Amino acid sequence: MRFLHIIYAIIAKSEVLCIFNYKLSLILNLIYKSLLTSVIDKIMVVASEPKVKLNKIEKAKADKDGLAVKDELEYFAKIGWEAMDKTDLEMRLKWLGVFFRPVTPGKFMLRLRIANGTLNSAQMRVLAEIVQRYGDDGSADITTRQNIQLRGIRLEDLPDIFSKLKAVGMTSIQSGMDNVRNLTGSPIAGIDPDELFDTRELLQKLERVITNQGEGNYAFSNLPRKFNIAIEGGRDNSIHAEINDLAFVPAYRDDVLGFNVLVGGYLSAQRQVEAVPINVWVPANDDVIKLSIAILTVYTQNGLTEGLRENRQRARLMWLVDTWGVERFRAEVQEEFGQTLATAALKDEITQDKKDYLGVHPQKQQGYKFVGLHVPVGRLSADQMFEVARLAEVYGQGEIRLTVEQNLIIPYISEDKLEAFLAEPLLEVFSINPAPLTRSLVSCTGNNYCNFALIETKQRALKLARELDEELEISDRVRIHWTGCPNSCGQPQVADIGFIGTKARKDGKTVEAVDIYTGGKVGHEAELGSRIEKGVACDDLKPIIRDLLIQKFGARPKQNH
Ligand code: SRM
Ligand code: SF4
Repeated sequence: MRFLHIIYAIIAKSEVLCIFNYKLSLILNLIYKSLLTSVIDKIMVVASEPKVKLNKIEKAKADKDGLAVKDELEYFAKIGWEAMDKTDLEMRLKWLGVFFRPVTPGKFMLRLRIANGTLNSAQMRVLAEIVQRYGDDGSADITTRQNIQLRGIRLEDLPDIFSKLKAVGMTSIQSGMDNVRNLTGSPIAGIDPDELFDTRELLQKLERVITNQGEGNYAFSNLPRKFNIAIEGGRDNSIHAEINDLAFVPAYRDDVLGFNVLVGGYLSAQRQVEAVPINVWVPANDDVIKLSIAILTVYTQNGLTEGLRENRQRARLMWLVDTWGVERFRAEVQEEFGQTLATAALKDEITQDKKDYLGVHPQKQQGYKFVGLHVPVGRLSADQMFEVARLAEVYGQGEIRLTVEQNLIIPYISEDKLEAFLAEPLLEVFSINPAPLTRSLVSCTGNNYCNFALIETKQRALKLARELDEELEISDRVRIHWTGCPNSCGQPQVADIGFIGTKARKDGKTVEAVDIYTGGKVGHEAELGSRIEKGVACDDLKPIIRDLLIQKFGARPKQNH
């Protein structure tokens, strides 16, 4: 601009001095003005564009896509984690499912992807071998997304671990950060006698599309935030449709089975919100995949203009739905889908209370049972994993299922083998009929490994449940969920009683404490619970929960208690 002004000043002066004739000066004048106009236009355009202030993580992603570290893994393994770039180490590795744990530096967590929570004994055995070599550091957790995380992993072993996983058709790609997370589906898909739809094939297909056959997919590696997808195939809402960014729930339209579509459910420190219907029904076929891609595309492409990439606390899909309203969101998705979307079926088929699948159950297939084993707070040692693999092979058909309650199911146990199966020593630890409070216990990782955690969760959760199970007679299960911080990975808002870790002052000291939630409902009347108490010191919790169980959940003290 300054340059243009100088030129114009010279021309103007020259005009006065009559060095140039009038016409020339007029032409130059016009050129100047048009240049000036175009510059002003540009300034106006820039000014009218939303001013986007990318958050720190968005900036790091813009510098280098998270998935790019896939090609650098060998190099990282060679130089060691201490020499790695901090952003690659703490952030981008999560695109490979590799989580640096500041609590246990050098011992990484590896989060897999297990679509629909179904795996086979060969896969379980490989996972067991991976953690076995780390001795006491090595263990696995079944997660609240029907998935498995491995602990104790060393960076230098990762290239070899990834080859082993690939050899048995497993991957950990894009299982953390701003990616589509583990795809959840009915844990008894294909064996449920009441099943409406077997979710497995559709979820596997979706998994392959989203991850590019497990190799990583740049099309979905830079979402504004994490994205949770679930497909329900039964009647009991086994997948917590209400807390997924995108959920498909079975519904008939003109006697054709398909899914009503819900979007925007999520839990976080700032906001907990149930998914909302968008008045869309899709048949139970590849349209589910097409629609998922359309929604992911709309979410990703509008992330910048709609402010989702500015503030991480306002970046989940629901914020886009809030900004646009459901009608516009639906219209934009339809445009991307490229065909008129059918309106939602008048009712869905979620009609049952949520089951926990523990114990022995008849299968759809004559002569077979599936057996649900309770894995206390989802944690398994390498030996237990080998044993699970063996049991699945010897008594079943080598299949293993995981549940969002952090338990596992072994299907296809023929009736003639059932008795022997039930006598297996592992079932003394992984019981098929645990006491009512222990039975429905869910817990997030907590401060043993997670640096967000404000409290220890898993051990404390088990201790409290076991002690109260000893003291109280409770006729029905009571679902208790623990989570170590407000991020809510342990889904405390879906529980009958939920605990969120916090800190409180007691006797002049800062102590581990919890906020208490109640009223979460699951199944066909799913509803999020709400907070009833704040900052209760963990040491003071037992009598409070004992009273709550007696007053609100029909518990009665056992004799001598
Ligand atoms: Fe989670 C972050 C563990 C399910 C909401 N979650 C984390 C991190 C990765 C934080 C970190 O880097 O340390 C935790 C890793 C700890 C560790 O070492 O294990 C972590 N989340 C888990 C798991 C393992 C809990 C469990 O013990 O089962 C679950 C893994 C699921 C999986 O297999 O992919 C897990 N997290 C959830 C769920 C439940 C769900 O998906 O149904 C939620 C709430 C639902 C949701 O996302 O809407 C959840 N996790 C979060 C959040 C808050 C998200 C937000 O929008 O603010 C964070 C923090 C973040 O993303 O910034 C988080
Ligand atoms: Fe960690 Fe908090 Fe999630 Fe628990 S809820 S795993 S403490 S981030």
